[in-house]
Amino acid sequence: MSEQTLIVVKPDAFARKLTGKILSRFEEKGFVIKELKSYNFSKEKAEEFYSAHKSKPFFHELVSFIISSKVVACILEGENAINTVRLMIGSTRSFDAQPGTIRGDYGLGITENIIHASDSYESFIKESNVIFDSRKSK
Ligand code: 3AN
Repeated sequence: MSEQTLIVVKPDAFARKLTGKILSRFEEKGFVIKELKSYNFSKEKAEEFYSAHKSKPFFHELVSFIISSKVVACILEGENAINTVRLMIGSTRSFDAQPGTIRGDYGLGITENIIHASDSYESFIKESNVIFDSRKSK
């Protein structure tokens, strides 16, 4: 079933100029870029984006990191997008992520782990509304 998902190229990957390579991997796989924007999270938007992790000990670190610089956010569309994109990004702990995944190939960190991708349809709706809010009102 064709569906959409959201990815965010995080500040570490953006600073390392990996955005093009990362987006290419999704295009090469067959996904279509439906929306793309560079974006600066405010603290409020970052807290909303990561609200599922509010009670976690790393919440403050996570918010500080995602607001530390520009990110690139993208809505991808294609078959089974949510699960397939999650498979492509690899495990949260980049040093444990399988080679061949994006985190496995490009990173070693946990908070600084290259890329975010929605983990469910509900997360996709919520997260894409945080970043692409103007999309809904057009
Ligand atoms: P994923 O991004 O793989 O879905 P989640 O949803 O468990 O991982 O966590 C969201 C984000 O929180 C991760 N991308 C990572 O940046 C950060 N994070 C997760 N676990 C930890 C941890 N133990 N210590 C620091 N940061 C973490």
